[in-house]
Amino acid sequence: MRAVGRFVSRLKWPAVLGILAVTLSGCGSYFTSRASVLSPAGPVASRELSLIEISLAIMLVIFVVVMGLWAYAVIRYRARRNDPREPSTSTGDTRLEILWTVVPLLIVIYLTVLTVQSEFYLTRRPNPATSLQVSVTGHQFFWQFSYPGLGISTIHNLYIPVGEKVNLTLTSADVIHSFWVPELGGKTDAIPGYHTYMWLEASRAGSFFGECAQFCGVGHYNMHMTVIALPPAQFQAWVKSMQKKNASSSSARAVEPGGQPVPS
Ligand SMILES: [Cu+2]
Repeated sequence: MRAVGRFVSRLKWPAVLGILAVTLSGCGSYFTSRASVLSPAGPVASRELSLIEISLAIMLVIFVVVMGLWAYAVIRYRARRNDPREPSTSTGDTRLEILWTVVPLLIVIYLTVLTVQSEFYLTRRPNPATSLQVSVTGHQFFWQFSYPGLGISTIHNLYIPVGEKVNLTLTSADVIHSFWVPELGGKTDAIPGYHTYMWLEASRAGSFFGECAQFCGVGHYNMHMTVIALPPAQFQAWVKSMQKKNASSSSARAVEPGGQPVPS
C-alpha cells in the first residue's frame, strides 16, 4: 500500500488528470458514434435503453447512499490524537438487519419483473399480416437480406419502411455471427443450420449503422451493414424498382445497386 501511495504522490495531480483525460476521451466516440445504444430510433432499442437507465439509476442511488455512509463513518469515527477512547461497538440490530435484507430483495424483485416484462415484449413475434418478413443470412464477411414475400434480396443494406414492424429470421451460411444495429435493437446470433428470430422497427427515417457482434474470422472487423429506413411510400417505390430489375435480370436475382452480386 505504501508503495502505491508513494507512486501516486510522485505522479501528482496534473499527471493523474492527464491520464484520466486520455482514458475518458475513449468515451467520446461512444456517445457520438453512429452505433450508440444511447440514441434509440425505435421501440425495441428504446425499451432496452429504459431497462439500462432504470437499473443504472437504482445502482447510482445505492452507490451514493453506501459511499455516503462509508464517508460519514470514516470521518465521524476516525482516531483522534487527543482522544484515546475506543469507539463504541454494537453487536447487531434486528431492525437494521431486516431493513438491509428486505430493501435489496424488493429491488431485485422489481428489476426481475421489469426484465421479464421486457423479455416478453421483445420476443413476441409481430403478426405476419402486418409486418415485413426478412430473412437474414450471415456470411464470412457480409450480410444478406432477402424479402421472401417480395422476391428480392440485397447485401450490406437492409431497407425497411418507417413505422412498420420488421420480422427477422436469422441464420448463417458458415460460422456463428451476431446481428447488431445498436440504434434499433439488441444483438441476435445467426447460427448455421438453425433459425433465430428478432423484430425491429424504425420510428424515424434514416441510416442506422450495424455490424457483426460475434468474432467470426479475419474479416469480422469489416462485417458492417446499414439499415435504411424509408418513409412507406419511398419504401414501396424501392421495392417496385428492385422487382423491375429482378424481372429484367437474366439471373433473376436483383442485387442492391452498387453492391456485390449475391454469391451462390
Ligand atoms: Cu460475423
